[in-house]
Amino acid sequence: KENDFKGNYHNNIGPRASSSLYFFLQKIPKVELHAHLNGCIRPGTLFALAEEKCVTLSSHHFQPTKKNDNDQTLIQGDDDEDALLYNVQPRSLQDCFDMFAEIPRCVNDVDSLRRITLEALHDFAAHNVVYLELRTTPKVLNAECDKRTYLETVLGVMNEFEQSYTRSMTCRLIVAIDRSLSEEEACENVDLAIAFRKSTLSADRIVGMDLGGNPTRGDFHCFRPHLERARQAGLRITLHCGEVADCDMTSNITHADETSCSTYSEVQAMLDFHPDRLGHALFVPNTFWSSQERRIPVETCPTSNVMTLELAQHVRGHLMEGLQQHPQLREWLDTQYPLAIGTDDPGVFDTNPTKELWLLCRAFDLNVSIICRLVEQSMEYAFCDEATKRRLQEDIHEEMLLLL
Ligand code: 6MZ
Repeated sequence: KENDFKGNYHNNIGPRASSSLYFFLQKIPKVELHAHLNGCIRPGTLFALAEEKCVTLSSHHFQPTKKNDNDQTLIQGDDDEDALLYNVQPRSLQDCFDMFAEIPRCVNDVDSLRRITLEALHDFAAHNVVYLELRTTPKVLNAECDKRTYLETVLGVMNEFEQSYTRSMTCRLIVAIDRSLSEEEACENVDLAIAFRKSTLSADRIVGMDLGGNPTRGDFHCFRPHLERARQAGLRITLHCGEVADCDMTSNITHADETSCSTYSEVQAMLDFHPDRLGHALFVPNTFWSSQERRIPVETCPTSNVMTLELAQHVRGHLMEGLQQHPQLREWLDTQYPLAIGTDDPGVFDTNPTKELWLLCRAFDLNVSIICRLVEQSMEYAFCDEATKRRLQEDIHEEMLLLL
């Protein structure tokens, strides 16, 4: 029974294709290192909140469909794995950021924040995620909820969840900086992360900082001193890096080099900063991948990349064929580059952790032992303390052995 948790929320476990690859992958223990809280919102919840709060959502971006609604009754009879190969709704980078701008109009108080956090945790646990690093940008939601309360709320839900849920999922939080916002905002977020880290109640829970947000806005150089301060305080750093290139991405995806990448100097500065992990890293100079001493682990998010790079646009929306056009994945897999597979924004991209692994297997013809090894190795790149990491690595290894 996959949804034996207490609580009123439905979870999203995807199709029930027994004895299928998908079904096997759903059962393996997983590690999720790249997921944005507000991007995890279930479409059904977004619509419910919009109705409750009388918010009119952009009809172009938010369309309830059978495939991306997480109500179990809609997916129970769905045995067709191959139907998953098509993205029901294309999401360009611009679409995503239009959606991110609308979500906070509905998630605008502590109750709705609690709800989306709890649902996100249930959804990851339903896919047998055993270690989750969720990230979020602290926000002022209303007069009662400042950035501190925002983080306290998310941390509070994590505590409750870990104590009450019957399956164990270790949850950690990464505090994000939105590069489209001011340096002052970034400074506040770093201050908060450091303060929470000093507090005995949340010291272990907040493990790092992320720089994300619309990659076409802002500049890493402004945020660098703030991230450096966070690092000095013991927080680990992950940077969204090289998510967009200068070339015409819709017509010709090529490896970035020094001439094709207008963000080259920013990417270079990010690499020189030597973060603990890189997010996406789609357009990074080729020389970086071949340099053996600088193998910074990459958080890669297959569906998100196919969507934002619009790789499936010319192949009838076929996700697998789109993924085969990914600028780096094949090389990363061939060279066994350190990778962690993430969902990025499961609510926005209509995905889940099982589907990401499944898509990778299908697109690159990987066998299950390779995917299991990939997942197991990705725990090495987690930001939690060493003792927790070792314990989870042992648990994951044992569970994998039982399944394989
Ligand atoms: C960069 C992204 C992102 O923080 O409000 N975010 N940043 N690239 C992406 N690729 C598609 N997906 C999500 O979660 C939503 C926020 O996460 C960042 C954006 O800043 C977005 O507004 P939180 O919980």
